[in-house]
Amino acid sequence: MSTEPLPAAGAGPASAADAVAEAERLHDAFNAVWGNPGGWRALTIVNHTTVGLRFLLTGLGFYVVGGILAMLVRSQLALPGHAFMTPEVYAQVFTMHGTVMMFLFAVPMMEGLAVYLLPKMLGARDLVFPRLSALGYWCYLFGGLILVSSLFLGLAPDAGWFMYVPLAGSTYTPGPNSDFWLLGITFVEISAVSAGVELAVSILRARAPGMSLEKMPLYAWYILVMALMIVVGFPPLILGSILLELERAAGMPFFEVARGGDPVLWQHLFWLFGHPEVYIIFLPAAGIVSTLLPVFARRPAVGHAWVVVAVVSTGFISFGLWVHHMFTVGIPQLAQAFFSAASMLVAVPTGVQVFSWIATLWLGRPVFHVPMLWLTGFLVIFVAGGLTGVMLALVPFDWQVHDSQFVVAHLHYVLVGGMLFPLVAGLYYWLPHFSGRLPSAALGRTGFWLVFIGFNLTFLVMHWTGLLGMPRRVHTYETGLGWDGPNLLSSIGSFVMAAGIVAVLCDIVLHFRYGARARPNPWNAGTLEWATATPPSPYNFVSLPAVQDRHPLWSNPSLGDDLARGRGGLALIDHGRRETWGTDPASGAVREIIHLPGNSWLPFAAALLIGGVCICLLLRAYPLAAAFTVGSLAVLLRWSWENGTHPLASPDARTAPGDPPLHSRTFDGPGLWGMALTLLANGALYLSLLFGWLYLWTVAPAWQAPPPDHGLAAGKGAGLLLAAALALSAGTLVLRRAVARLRAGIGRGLGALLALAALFGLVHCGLLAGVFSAAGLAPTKTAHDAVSAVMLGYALVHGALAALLAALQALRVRFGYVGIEAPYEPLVVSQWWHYSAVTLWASYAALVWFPAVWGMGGGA
Ligand code: HEM
Ligand SMILES: [Cu+2]
Repeated sequence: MSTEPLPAAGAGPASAADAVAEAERLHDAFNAVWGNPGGWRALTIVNHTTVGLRFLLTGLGFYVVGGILAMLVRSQLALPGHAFMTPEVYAQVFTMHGTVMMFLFAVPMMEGLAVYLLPKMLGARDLVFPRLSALGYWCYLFGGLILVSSLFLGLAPDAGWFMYVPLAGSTYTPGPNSDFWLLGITFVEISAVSAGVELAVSILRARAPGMSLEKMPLYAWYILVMALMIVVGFPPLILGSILLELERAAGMPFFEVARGGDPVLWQHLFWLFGHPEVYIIFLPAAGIVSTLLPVFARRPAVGHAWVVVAVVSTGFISFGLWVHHMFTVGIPQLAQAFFSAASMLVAVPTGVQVFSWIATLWLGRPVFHVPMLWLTGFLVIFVAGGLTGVMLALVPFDWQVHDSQFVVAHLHYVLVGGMLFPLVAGLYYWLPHFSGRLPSAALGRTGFWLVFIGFNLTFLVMHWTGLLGMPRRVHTYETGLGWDGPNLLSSIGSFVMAAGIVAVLCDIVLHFRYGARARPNPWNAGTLEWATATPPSPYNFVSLPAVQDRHPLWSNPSLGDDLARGRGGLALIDHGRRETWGTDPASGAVREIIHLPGNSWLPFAAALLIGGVCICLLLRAYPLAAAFTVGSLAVLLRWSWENGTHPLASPDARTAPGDPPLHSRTFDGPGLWGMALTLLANGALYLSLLFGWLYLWTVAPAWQAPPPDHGLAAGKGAGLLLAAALALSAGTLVLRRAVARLRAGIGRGLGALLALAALFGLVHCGLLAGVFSAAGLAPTKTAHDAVSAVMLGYALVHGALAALLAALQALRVRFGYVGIEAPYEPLVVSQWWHYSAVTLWASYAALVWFPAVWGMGGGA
């Protein structure tokens, strides 16, 4: 019924007063289900508007921290021979500046904005996994606080934001400094990956009816690509961090040459993440530009389809590029040529976008509001940064300026120009949405000009300082090298810029109280987020829109009013359930009703306990860390128990006549997609591990291949591993059978099959434990045994979880939460089993077959 276009005028209430009364009645009814509690219970809120705002505010807070650190750096460098900071403190300050800006500011800000905006732009009521967003937020906050606290303890990381080993290893950094980085950042990355999964699935599965891929707003395309890049790009760093932490805390050698490791492996793992990271930051910023420019140019974006192609191809190309950060570590010539050319190639899709922006402005009738100022600043600075980037992609030039201030200048042209400027433009643009009020134009313009002038003074001059030969990451320099003047200029510039940032922040804070009221849709935008109330209610829309074109608000300016009066889809709330449309990923046709979980303490509790794990690991209190791990696992399982058809998750299975079924009553729901993307991230982590194994085996200078009678290759260890893989595969087949029967409508024996699978999982765990004891690994002696132990541990964790999940499913069958009426969860669990079995076979091949083929004990 409700997927149809809105009913014709006349179907609604008779008079305007009646209409207002009706809208208020609906609001109250929806608020009863969706509303935000106050007081302590505000910690339980999960809706994306609040979580998104929390991300943004926290990100701004960390930006201030990073900014203060930048000011400290520039104060130290202002004068030659300045003794304001010791070299040790200086190393902590610049490392933390880079780390905070990249991990605690840039990515979370962009994710936070997307979390806030996307469902509104797509015409949905929330993201598909609201509790996951809440968990992500808390992990981000706690991880960030742990990391920043190291500054106050004087124990901050000091090996550069990329933590190169051996500098970051236990020999040169024996204290906990590096551990703060490794543990804190991994904690924050959990948040980034979970937001990535959630954003991608929501974009694919929860759009307004009629919003085919072709009609999807450009911003959603950018965020989709960013989210997928996060899902694939962050796991290599997570793996690297885990390995380095194992090396530091447990003495397992992965990066240490003497015992068969290789420090260059860290560089590969880091830049496998680090290069895409630059695009992960840049793409959402470009998405902001592509959203704002058409609005201010008052015409649709020129070359919409070309921009989409460009964005998607940027995502692909950027993964081939990490090696260009390593031209100076001694990479073979041909590889250098390849990566140098690929680095140039990425200029093509960027160029397409720049042309689209310029053409849109050219053909439109632009109006110059404050956000447009920031966009213009972005265009100027970013193009300049791109040009110096092309210079750096030339291998001989890179050798020349490597690790000089020139690189620092280039990096800030790209990062500040390419990320901060569009971000501020976006904040100014959406401020009326957050608050319903307008910022001050005078303060906004002052802020812009101070930042623009200050920025160029700081960093344009730094190119020059770099060409004069001043290296980066030196805490001071001697007078008489010609560096005094430019450094002083840079430092003055940075304080001008800081003053501008303060003006912008004041404007943002003050406007919440003193800003003039904004009318609805103040910029005459065409996208759906402006069809909500401003500030928005926790449910976004009383009734959900259907769309016919890319600019629903341009074709129907009164859409917002119509929706508020209940003339769209899913306007019933008497079942007490939070819900939104589940649509086909390509066509946008309605397929099911997604029901969403409500407020809960579980995400907060889980993040708190994981934070406990993190702190215990820092303190090297391992038994306590284990206790916290068990605690967080318990909370997470409790959380999963309340899902699906559990009465707390979907109080009432009825849907209105003509409406599609609830997702938990179908074979295809967002959880399936969420699990698939989680496994994609997990697979990226596993492949990085496999890559590390092959890399060390073939490249590490002092790799010690195991003797032919090594316990894993010969006899018992290998046999037990084979048996474990067979047991896990048998369990997977049992689950397949259970799913096939469900699909055929047979519910009988479901519980027994699930229990049988769990049993196989348990047997697998027992056999793997046997491998550990039979193989006699010495993980602290050789890199070979260290990597083997990690691979086996990986398999053990996955198999144990597989068994646990299957057992829980068997239990849920008995409770009636799973069955032919609700056949959905065993599918999700079966995905996990398939994944675990495939990776276990891959590990078997890597640990047992590969050495046999490559030659045991030979001089590899
Ligand atoms: C607010 C204005 C900023 C100023 C004045 C500033 C200043 C600096 C300076 C002087 C350095 C070099 C430190 C050294 O080599 O000793 C540096 C490094 C760095 N900055 Fe910034 N920065 C600013 C904003 C940002 C932003 C917004 C980002 C990222 C989004 C960023 C990311 C980095 C990174 C990654 C490094 C390298 C750190 C390292 O070598 O470990 N900066 N910054
Ligand atoms: Cu790069």
